[in-house]
Amino acid sequence: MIEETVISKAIIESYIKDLLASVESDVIIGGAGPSGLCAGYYLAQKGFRTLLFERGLKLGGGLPGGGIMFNRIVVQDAAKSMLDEFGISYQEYQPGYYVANSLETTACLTNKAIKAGLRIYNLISIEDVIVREKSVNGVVINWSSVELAKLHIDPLSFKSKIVIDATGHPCEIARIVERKSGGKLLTPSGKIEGEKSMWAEVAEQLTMENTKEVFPNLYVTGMAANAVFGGPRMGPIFGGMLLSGKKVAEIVIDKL
Ligand code: 48H
Repeated sequence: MIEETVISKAIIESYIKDLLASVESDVIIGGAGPSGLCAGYYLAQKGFRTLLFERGLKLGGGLPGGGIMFNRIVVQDAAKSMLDEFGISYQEYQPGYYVANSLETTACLTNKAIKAGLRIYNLISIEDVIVREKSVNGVVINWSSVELAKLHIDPLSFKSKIVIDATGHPCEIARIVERKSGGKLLTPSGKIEGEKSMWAEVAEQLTMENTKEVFPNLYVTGMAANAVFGGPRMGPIFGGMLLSGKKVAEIVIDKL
């Protein structure tokens, strides 16, 4: 016999127990694209209480779409070892260019991150941050459906020692801080510099350099790092995203 109410109770109890344990944590990541998933994997693997809020239903951000919906991505030599580490299969297309299935890549990153202990909450949007003593102390969240329906419903707050903006091109968390904090971002102009046009080689290099703290206790990774610090875009080469996620985790681990 299968009792429907038992199914309901199992789901509600399991989710609420997990959510309650997440109200205070070490690190909160915004965005489950490749950089956010990688950051979450390395942080959780080292035992830091890490959670990730993702606006969408599915994970991976811009990764599963590959290049114009051809579900393949390219990864360069510098990040080849990460493909191996995550168990992602690939083929060498030309020396130094590896091509991988973007769906497999998304699945492998997600699987490894969750198994390492990263708590992922999908369908939730970060709509604000908590700022105390001029440093970021956590995030303010709401259901993405509330946001989409433009309903006036108050949010909930989750505290953490560090917040990582992995929201991709729109760099939403840094943008909220820029708009609301009254303080300056740690960029040359004190504001968001804005993403520049396509230049894959420079972009991949700058993604790494731009992966850093942008406001006390707020770090940027992936495409958000380039958008905040004024780096160019790079199209469907994803090594920089993977490496940036790893780098931000290493910086944060050092700080914690
Ligand atoms: C919760 C949010 C919020 C919010 C957004 O865009 P992403 O895949 O981000 P990255 O930086 O890991 O990867 C970038 C890559 O996919 C890409 O776009 C590349 C390489 N482009 C090159 C080019 O030339 O165009 O993922 C960001 C995720 C998405 O899933 C969003 O839904 C999510 O963040 N998100 N989640 N609260 N406020 N804002």
